[in-house]
Amino acid sequence: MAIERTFSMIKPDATKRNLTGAITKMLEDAGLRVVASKRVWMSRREAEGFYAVHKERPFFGELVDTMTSGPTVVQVLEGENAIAKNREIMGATNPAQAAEGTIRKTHALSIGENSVHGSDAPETAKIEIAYWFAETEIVG
Ligand code: YYY
Ligand code: MG
Repeated sequence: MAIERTFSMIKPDATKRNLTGAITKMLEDAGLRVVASKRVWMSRREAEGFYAVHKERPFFGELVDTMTSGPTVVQVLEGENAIAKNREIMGATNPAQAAEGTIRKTHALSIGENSVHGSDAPETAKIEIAYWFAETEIVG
């Protein structure tokens, strides 16, 4: 498996509880490298664009409210099998179903306030990285 990049976001519920370092450490301990990182308080327009794939879902309004309720930390992670590895460390979308030791099991509050986002496939990783970062901001 080649080295790949994925997009990760530490969501407002986590930044508000000062968990940026704790969550980043879990990613680093799993062998992922942070090759880009910045703190962003996204606008509604940015949140709607980022989550456009979910715009017909019943939870969309609440999702945009949650994502704009405080700062996020957007990151690019690099490593062996980074996309799948990050999804594994994150845990299931609903923290009640997340495995022991995952970020969501350890830190998430609910399905809506589930502390982290991570790309789910190579195509989405590419799109999501480009949504938040210029190529010059990524330093491998
Ligand atoms: O990729 P992941 O974040 O694990 O889940 P998605 O199915 O892509 O949903 C994105 C986001 O939407 C989820 O992290 C929380 C929110 N959400 C929700 O509030 N209620 C649901 N029933 C499903 C998802
Ligand atoms: Mg998703």
